[in-house]
Amino acid sequence: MKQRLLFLGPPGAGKGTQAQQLAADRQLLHLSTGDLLRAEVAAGSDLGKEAEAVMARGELVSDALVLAIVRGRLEALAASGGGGWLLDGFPRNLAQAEALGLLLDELQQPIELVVLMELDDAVLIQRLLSRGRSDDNESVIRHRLEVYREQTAPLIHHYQQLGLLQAIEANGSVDAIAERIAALLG
Ligand code: B4P
Repeated sequence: MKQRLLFLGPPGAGKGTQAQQLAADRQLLHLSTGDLLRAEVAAGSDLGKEAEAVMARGELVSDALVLAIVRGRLEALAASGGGGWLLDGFPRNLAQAEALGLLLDELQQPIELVVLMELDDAVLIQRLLSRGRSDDNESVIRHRLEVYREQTAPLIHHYQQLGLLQAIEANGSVDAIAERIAALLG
């Protein structure tokens, strides 16, 4: 089974929902940069203070901050004997993808599969509005979608060229989507 995975897709596509379940079922380290940043905000750390306003505007937190978080977690996992991992919401732009590539080369842990979760804007917006997190109001959601198109969507081509990308339709029940993902894992 493939066990070094990356979930890609627009905000609200269900990356977090699917990643949490899959990581628990298959004992993978679930690394959600969104969750890790929200934990820093809740703890009131310096990093959290820097991230809070950026996240509230729906923009991307600086690459250096996010990379430091991911590097620390992946290095700790490798040092403790390794294991599979699932990156959710990271990388979010080409600079992050390139830095991740270098880190994984260093750790000798190449990505095995990138799952692209595709969903129409109208459904995304509805899902996020009903979730109602502090960054889930309509104007911020629209801005997050623009940021996704401009900065994150180029990763589709990047991972396609590396032969790692598989797309799934992310509309349907949580269980139906989990089955679509499971079918890709081998
Ligand atoms: P994230 O935390 O990554 O959140 P997201 O993209 O909005 O949500 P996701 O796709 O995980 O959807 P979810 O499963 O929750 O990012 C938040 C912010 O953090 C970013 O805007 C940015 O500022 C910052 N950030 C994070 N990573 C960064 C990085 N690498 N670099 C820089 N900044 C970064 O699902 C959404 C809703 O839909 C939920 O309510 C869920 O219950 C519902 N849902 C899920 N599946 C469903 C289904 N099948 N049917 C119906 N509803 C469903």
